Amino acid sequence: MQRYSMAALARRALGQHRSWTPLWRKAAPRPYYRVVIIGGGGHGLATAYYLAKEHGIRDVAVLEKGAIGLGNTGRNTTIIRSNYLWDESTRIYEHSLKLWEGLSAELNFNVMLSQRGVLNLAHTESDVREGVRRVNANRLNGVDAEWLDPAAVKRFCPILNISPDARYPVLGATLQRRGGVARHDAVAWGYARAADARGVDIIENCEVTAIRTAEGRVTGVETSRGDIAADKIAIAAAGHSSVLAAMAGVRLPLQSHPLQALVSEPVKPVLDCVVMSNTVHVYLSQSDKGELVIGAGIDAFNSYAQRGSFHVIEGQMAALLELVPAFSRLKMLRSWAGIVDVSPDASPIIGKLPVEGLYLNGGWGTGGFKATPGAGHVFAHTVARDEPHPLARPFALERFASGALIDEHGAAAVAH
Ligand code: FAD
Ligand code: PYC
Repeated sequence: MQRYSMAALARRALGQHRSWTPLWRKAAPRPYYRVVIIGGGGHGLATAYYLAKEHGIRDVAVLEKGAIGLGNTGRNTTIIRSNYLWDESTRIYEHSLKLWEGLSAELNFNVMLSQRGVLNLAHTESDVREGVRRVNANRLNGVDAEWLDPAAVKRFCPILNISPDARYPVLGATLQRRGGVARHDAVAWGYARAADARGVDIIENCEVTAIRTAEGRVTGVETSRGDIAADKIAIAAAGHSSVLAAMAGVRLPLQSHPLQALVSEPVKPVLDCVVMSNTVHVYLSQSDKGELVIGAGIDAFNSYAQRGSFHVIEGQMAALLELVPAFSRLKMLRSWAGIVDVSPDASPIIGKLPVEGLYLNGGWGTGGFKATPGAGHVFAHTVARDEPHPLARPFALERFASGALIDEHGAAAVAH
């Protein structure tokens, strides 16, 4: 075995960075694009990729005000599942889960999908009724779902406390074995590389400050890097959907809230599945590094500051310790928040907005990471063909006028 001094090792490590090929070009904005996508998170990048790959539309720019993937894509707890209640939802989330299952091969980039199973715990009689109903609804839609009694929950996830003396005892759980987690930033990087390779311009540090319209249709955007003309503008700016839509005079039924998460110090493997509890507002998994990744409920107030309040973390920790008393001496390393756009029925808005050439993929609230491939896929179709993809049709903005709501408050799994 060859031996190196510390200095030689450091030189080699740093030196090798010099010859790394960047995953995407640092594109500068051009004066015109056929399609401008606002937002360089997973959804915007996936949309660009499928526009180029499936619809032959390569004259596309993704405009990102910061660096790609550092919005909610890089801030979420990476839980992936498709066990929603209503047919419309299971169809779109299951479409997404199937795309996840082939995504590393599709992008030739390891997104580290780990289908370790997702438990949604029930702590009350009404949780049990809701859970069993959802398992039945999922099965009718061909989605894998099981109901576990407390003893089966314990067998599947031994670290959980199922004592009947707990304040919120575990009365059972739904299990989706195909659910799990993926590496969040790898998804953004993988789509960015693949979109760039097909000619898409990914333009970072480029904030959209205005959307230009004339005679009822979009003509382009004003940005911190100059004006750009475009035939079509697609908004994929989670946390700021209503800010962007308002630039074109469209008012959206969305509320923006902080959503927090935190990670612990790394520990040896203790948890090999995902555990979620809507009732006590906590959900957790263990990362490959050994950190416990732990999420909370939303902060009740509206805000665009990417931080939340301490009392939410306090409640989250109390809930965690009741579920897993063994974590009582675990140290927490860091916490953060993202901004989530929540719609009145806890379902997304995908489709055309009432300005010609303007499209929205937003309102995914606390649950859009799992939707990244599916949302990008159906949104690209909607933008390219100027008509909703069949899976996106039920999620049009018009449902808030027609009343055809898709109420997923129960399955959203994080209280809204
Ligand atoms: P983002 O990644 O936020 O991308 C939008 C981009 O738009 C941002 O990068 C932003 O900088 C950019 N942008 C905004 N305004 C402008 C502008 N004016 N000009 C240019 N660019 C702009 N979902 C799950 O499915 N599972 C989970 O476990 C989960 N956990 C979560 C935990 C937390 C703490 C949070 C905050 C969210 C969680 N979510 C989860 C939700 C999920 O993260 C989001 O729904 C999803 O990542 C949204 O993806 P996106 O690409 O639309 O958004
Ligand atoms: O939608 O599964 C989800 C989720 C988990 C944590 C936040 N959202």
